[in-house]
Amino acid sequence: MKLLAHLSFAAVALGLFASAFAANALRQMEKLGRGVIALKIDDHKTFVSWRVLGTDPEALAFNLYRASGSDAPVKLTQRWVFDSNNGTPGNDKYRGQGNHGLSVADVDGDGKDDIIYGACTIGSDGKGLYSTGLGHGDAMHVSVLDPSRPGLQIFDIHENPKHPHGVEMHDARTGEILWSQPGGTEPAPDVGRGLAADIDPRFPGYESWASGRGMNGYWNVKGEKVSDEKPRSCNFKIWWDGDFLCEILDSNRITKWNWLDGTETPLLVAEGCTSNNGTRSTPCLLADLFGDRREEVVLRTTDNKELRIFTTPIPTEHRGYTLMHDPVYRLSVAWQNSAYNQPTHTGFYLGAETKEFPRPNIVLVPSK
Ligand SMILES: [Ca+2]
Ligand SMILES: [Ca+2]
Ligand SMILES: [Ca+2]
Ligand SMILES: [Ca+2]
Repeated sequence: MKLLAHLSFAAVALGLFASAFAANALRQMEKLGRGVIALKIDDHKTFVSWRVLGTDPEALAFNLYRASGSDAPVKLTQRWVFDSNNGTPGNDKYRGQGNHGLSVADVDGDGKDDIIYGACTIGSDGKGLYSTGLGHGDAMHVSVLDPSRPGLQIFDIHENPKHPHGVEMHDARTGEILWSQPGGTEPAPDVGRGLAADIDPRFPGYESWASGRGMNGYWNVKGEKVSDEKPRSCNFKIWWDGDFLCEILDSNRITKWNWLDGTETPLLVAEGCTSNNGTRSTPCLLADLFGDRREEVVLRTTDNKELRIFTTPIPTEHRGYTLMHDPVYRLSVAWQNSAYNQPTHTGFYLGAETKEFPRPNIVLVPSK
């Protein structure tokens, strides 16, 4: 668990205590780093989840307490638990659909946040909104990927797909598949990584690409192959330079994609710093920490003695509200370090065609 996961717990002052249980027979094992844990969803509510581990007993339950100062912990009331395996009619469609990670956004426009958990989405009332049925994957990206469509879209990838949708984009509200492409070639059609970001201004909306055997190039937001080349990494994006396009962040390097000749120009190599999570090469944190609209990256030094924050030195002609004022972005900073780290996204379209940022719906507290 990384920095923000700790902050998330601290912000809501939750104590999490497992009920007493005895060791149980081994089931299918899962890594602790794949558990998705706690997210504040508005001023009064927190979404808390837990992934049962292979050595946990079948009847494991948790009690949640709020701890404040020296006061005795107060037991909290459970709001809802979504269980794909408890016999609730229709819930079986959600079995095996979750990712190693989640996103949070109001996908149906009712003013309440919903939980996007890979190929399925759970509504704010704890009931399933839809399942695409396309199964588990290791990465997804939720934002306004296609500004010509209403609402949010989801770019999702699928692990060892048994269907022709190795990568696909679907409507975040309904689950309707907007387009798809098959996975990598046999004998390993697995799609291990995927990224959606606006890197090419010749095509409206976000481009997307993925890693898998024989998967080259990238697609535009309508699913059309528009390049036979693609960035070397399929990891994080970052808003770093002056324009509204995304740059590419991988380990301690930031590069700019050159769409005309399919190459990358280094913008930053953070000497003495490195990334986390082995080959996943993820930063400690990607977030607009300092109040402009560009993102900072937090990296550890190779000797593990320092955390260093890198901010862009590149001027921009494009003003915008700080990204942390966008609730979808702010939540993406919170869930970024949950399970398989994924980069931040906004709840509005932020790409080459962006003319104006939406005004944040916030109230400034007058200074005293
Ligand atoms: Ca909603
Ligand atoms: Ca584009
Ligand atoms: Ca940029
Ligand atoms: Ca910034």
